Amino acid sequence: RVTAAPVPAGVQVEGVGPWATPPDDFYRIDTALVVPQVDPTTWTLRVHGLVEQEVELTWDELLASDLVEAWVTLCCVSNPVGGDLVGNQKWLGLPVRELLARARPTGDADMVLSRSADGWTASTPLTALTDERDALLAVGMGGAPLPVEHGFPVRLVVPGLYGYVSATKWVTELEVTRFADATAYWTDRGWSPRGPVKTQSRIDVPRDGAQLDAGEVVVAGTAWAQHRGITRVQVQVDRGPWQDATLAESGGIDSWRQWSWRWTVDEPGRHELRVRAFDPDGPQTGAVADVVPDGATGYDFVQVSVG
Ligand SMILES: Nc1nc2c(c(=O)[nH]1)N[C@H]1C(S)=C(S)[C@@H](COP(=O)(O)O)O[C@H]1N2
Ligand SMILES: [Mo]
Repeated sequence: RVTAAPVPAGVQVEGVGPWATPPDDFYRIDTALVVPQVDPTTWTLRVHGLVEQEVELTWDELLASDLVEAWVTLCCVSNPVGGDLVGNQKWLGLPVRELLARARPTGDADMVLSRSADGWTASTPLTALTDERDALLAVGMGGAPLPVEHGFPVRLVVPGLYGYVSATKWVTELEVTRFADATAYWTDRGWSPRGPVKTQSRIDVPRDGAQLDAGEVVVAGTAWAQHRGITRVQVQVDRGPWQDATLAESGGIDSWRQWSWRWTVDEPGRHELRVRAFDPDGPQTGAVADVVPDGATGYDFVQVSVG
């Protein structure tokens, strides 16, 4: 078993929600009216389609494999700017690339259509499942078996992709195929076939509408750019110059990163605070876009009154 490196002490900023989201508080998004009850003793995962060798994996074989731990922030494409459909946890699972290496996808394959016990599907770019990242066939979350609502017994977690194209819960099947030949549950309903996570940031304190005393105010929150990493966060007051926030310690490029900034405010009245994050490619876009078809963009902001 490959255990995750210890989380640095400084990942947490006081006043911001927990860097490690408790599984009980982890957002839940799925189409299941009733949570699927999957018996692990009869569970299997079938890898088939454009492969040289079909593979079938049982629960016992999965648990006997070399499992890997990884901290990954998962987020939903339908998360609005400033929203909370995002969480960070330590997952335990088998790297999907090891399974695919046994199945040997053929040269024309470029997608894996994963399917759940309740018939939901996701289309994941093959490269995201075969490159070096920790794309996991996960059995554990936060040091315990997956909660039923989060996919027990087995789900997928892929750093850098929105859940709707990657994070199949109650997974039972991986069909290796091509984007040209197959579509998935949400892509049939107008969402983009490929769903890379967009770099985002959020102000958690102060709250929108807060009444503040003049003086020193701590502005803080979180930012994410899974598998690229957050390199910088800036805050802007009343559309003035962007100012560098202090980044908390990094828990790895696949996890969100907390930040804080000290604001000295003496001018009474209403003020607006905005935030933007950078990844190695530059700043997140400030262009306002809705969640459909491939994720919201724009700056998160709060309005506060001072005095
Ligand atoms: N079987 C199944 N898996 C699913 C979904 C679903 O509807 N059914 N929703 C996906 C979406 S849209 C997201 S954002 C993530 C959310 O995972 P969570 O509920 O564990 O946070 O699960 C993904 N996996
Ligand atoms: Mo989602």
